[in-house]
Amino acid sequence: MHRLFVAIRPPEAIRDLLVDAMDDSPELRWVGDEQLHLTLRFIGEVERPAANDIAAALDRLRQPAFELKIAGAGRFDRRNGGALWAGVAPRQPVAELAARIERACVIAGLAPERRAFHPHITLARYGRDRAATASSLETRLATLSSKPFPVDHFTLFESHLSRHGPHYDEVASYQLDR
Ligand code: 3AM
Repeated sequence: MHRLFVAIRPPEAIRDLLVDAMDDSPELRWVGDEQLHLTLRFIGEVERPAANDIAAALDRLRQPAFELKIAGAGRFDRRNGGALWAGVAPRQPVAELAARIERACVIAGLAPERRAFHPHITLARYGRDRAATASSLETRLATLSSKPFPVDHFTLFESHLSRHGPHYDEVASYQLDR
């Protein structure tokens, strides 16, 4: 089985900006530079033939390249922990790309994604009682912003989970139209 997801990998200058925004709050588990990504579609565990069908459907997808910038931060709360994330703007082109990827995944045989798409780049994960820390950080990160960066491709990743956290391998990369 292969645990897959589709994401935008921000360029190095943007990853540097995000890493620089991370502080030494010990309660938060910051993600490493190599893990920074904007998830477009979580696919989950699939067998090799299904993975090949998904890859082929993604290859047929057409969308013009676009620009994004980092814009602020926020957090997801979950009962057993949450995530602190950087936001992006504008949302429309990235939502269009996610919708096309969703259609490609359904054509390839996956069940439709029922959850709404909230484009974000996870910066850290926190545990159940970390709301206070996360909220002071959020105040600081509210002004996080970058220059626009080009999004001219997206990537299919395989996620390998381990005790030391996830490790992501690039399976395939797909160019957007220029
Ligand atoms: O991009 P982020 O960090 O928000 O949390 C996982 C990560 O999201 C998410 O997929 C991204 C790459 O692993 N993820 C993991 N398991 C998931 C699941 N069962 C999931 N998203 C939805 N459902």
